[in-house]
Amino acid sequence: MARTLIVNGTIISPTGLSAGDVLVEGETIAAIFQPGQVAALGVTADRTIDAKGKYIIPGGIDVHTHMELPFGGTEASDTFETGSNAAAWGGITTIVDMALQRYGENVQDGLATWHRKAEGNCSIDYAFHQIIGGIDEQSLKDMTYLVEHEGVTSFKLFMAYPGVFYSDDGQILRAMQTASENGAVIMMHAENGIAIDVLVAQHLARRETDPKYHSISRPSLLEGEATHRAIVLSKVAGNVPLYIVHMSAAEALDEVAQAQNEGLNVFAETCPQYLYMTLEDHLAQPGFEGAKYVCSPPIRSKHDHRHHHKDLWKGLRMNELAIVSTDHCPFCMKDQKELGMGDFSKIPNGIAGVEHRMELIYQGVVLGEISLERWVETCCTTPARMFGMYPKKGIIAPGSDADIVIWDPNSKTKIGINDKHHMNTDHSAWEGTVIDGKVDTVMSRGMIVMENDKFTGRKGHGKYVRRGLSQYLH
Ligand code: DUC
Ligand code: ZN
Ligand code: ZN
Repeated sequence: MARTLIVNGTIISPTGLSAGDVLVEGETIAAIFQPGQVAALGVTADRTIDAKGKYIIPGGIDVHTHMELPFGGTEASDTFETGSNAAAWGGITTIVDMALQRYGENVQDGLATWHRKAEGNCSIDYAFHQIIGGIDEQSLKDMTYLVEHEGVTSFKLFMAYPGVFYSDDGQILRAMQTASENGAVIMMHAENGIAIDVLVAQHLARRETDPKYHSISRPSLLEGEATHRAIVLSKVAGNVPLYIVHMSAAEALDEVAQAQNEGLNVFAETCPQYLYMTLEDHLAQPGFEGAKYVCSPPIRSKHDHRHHHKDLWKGLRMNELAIVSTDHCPFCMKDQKELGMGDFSKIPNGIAGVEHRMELIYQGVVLGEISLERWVETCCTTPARMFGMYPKKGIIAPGSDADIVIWDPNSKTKIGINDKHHMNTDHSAWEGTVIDGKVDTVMSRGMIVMENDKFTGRKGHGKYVRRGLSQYLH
């Protein structure tokens, strides 16, 4: 079995920083040695990597991606191959992608389709949540089947997108009741889609068709309202674990914080775009440029009555937001975003980001918003615990998978289509952003998949991860 030693680095865990040398044997972390022990014990390896001056962190886990998702009249432009490779470039060693079931479709068929798309194509490990877009007797039964037999223990429902993925309150309640029996987590896209559709139609009737109206027609109050409603429904269903996805609004954060104060099992994630981008600087760019930043929930205004960025960073510090994911949902401008020229409601919703999550949230450390420990906790460890993959994933510890990132805090990363960009899109939503740090080396189950600015991974190395129930509460 190949042995690799990573020496002289600083290991970061959610509870602190420590000097230590990491021994990898095959696909697993075999041991962690105190400084000096490797020499004293005569430990040898086939390869030794010097991580002096660098951080050793668990591989990142992005629990919200959409590879090859059919959506908005087109399909997300990253395949599992291109998307997993880009993830590896960004220090991500596990993705949890959203398998799809739509109204009238069979849940198990939807999951099988996702396995077919991913199997043999990924360079890093992958797992699935299941989108339930059509809640009926059969899909409720299938939810329990997936939990018990398929390693899929979380389900995404939508309060937005009427006629596409939308579930009404009664359907949501029934899915939550089912989850309270089988132990699953309900993930919620919390925006009031019925009210949003009225506002969208009114803007279009006034010929307000530019990309910025995507945000104006989806006010943060309607994210707060839907979040509140989802929390009440989860309480009625017996305090079922509820995880609000891609939170963008201070009002929604208030609802989650209040629910947590009440002792409810309510959790939430945000995404980098909601921590950095604004309607004015991004969505309202001249011409059709703003289409690059159309995603839902939308990028918020910096002149809103609430300061969303500031509150979301606070939420990350306070653990009101447990995780940062990306909602990676890539579309090119050409032939894809362009579908919405002259009608913002037809712009495919989504931003490509899986490659840049570790970088963008590390910049939050540099800016003093969160600690190094919290960076690792929100991007690596809690994702594993929340979604039943711990301690196989999410921690540098003996016995865990050797998913390891060496991070160089003394280098910089320039993001951009001609700089660092490996996702399958013809533009970068993060063009020109400079990060004060850099992904140096990435190891996926013992295999180096990126080093010296070269991709060294292999298509098909990535394996399906069967997940258990959430370990966050138990
Ligand atoms: N939001 C997006 O922006 N894209 C994919 C689906 C979603 O909910
Ligand atoms: Zn969503
Ligand atoms: Zn999503």
